[in-house]
Amino acid sequence: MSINLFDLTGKVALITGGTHGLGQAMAIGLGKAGATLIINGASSQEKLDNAVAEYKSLGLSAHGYLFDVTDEAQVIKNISNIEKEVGVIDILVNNAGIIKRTPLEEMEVADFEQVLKVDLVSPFIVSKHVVKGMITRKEGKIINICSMMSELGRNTVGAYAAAKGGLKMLTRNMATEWAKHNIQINGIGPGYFATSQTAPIRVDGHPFNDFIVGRTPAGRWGDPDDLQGAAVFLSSKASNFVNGQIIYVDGGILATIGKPSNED
Ligand code: GCO
Repeated sequence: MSINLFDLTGKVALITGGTHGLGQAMAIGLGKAGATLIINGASSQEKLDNAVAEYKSLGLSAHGYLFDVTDEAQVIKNISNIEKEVGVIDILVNNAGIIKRTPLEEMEVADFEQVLKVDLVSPFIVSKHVVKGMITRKEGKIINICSMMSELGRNTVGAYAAAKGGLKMLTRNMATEWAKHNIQINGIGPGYFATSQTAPIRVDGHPFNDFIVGRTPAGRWGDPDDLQGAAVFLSSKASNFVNGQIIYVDGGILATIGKPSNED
């Protein structure tokens, strides 16, 4: 009799910012492992409905909830509706995020604050309200989507780096406070992935594009599906004693100082 440590059958997973990109790829992975998907979007009902239809076309069980993850009242109302209408939330993936690429000395305070609000404060707000049920049930999984910028700086993305660096430490402190309730809180740190968010810097001939391909030992941009394994692992029994860790899925970027262009 084989036990599948990665089976998510019967589990309900909430993915914030799950209508596209990395959020969508990770959600598909969780859905294929058996989870019922709660897809959060914030931009439009139409975009959310189209995304949910796409999940269903893949044979996955998916429900869409349109709410702003930075608005605590909306978060409280929607979590209560989700748990009444679909079921208790067993897995939370805090994926919703924005980036603004502006040199720090030129960045407006409002823009800096907006990046922190979405990328750092919203994972706190959503987790604070989802974890209450997990504490009562004495089980749960929370995954915070970090970044290379949780470890490294880069020109023009200072606010994003501050938020993602903070999210790494928020992940560790959530583990410190909630692991005793048999809740596992970990992070995934994507490297450079082919998404709409990186499209402006991933143009053929764009110096950053060549730089990243050379800087990444795997020699390529990540494919969003490359995140599915880590997402399923951190959502499943297989990670029941893994806590406060950040799994960097980056093709080796953080493992190396890089190499000059004349070296293979
Ligand atoms: C950038 C990129 C990064 C990546 C990712 C790297 O401008 O440097 O958009 O932020 O998206 O976060 O881990």
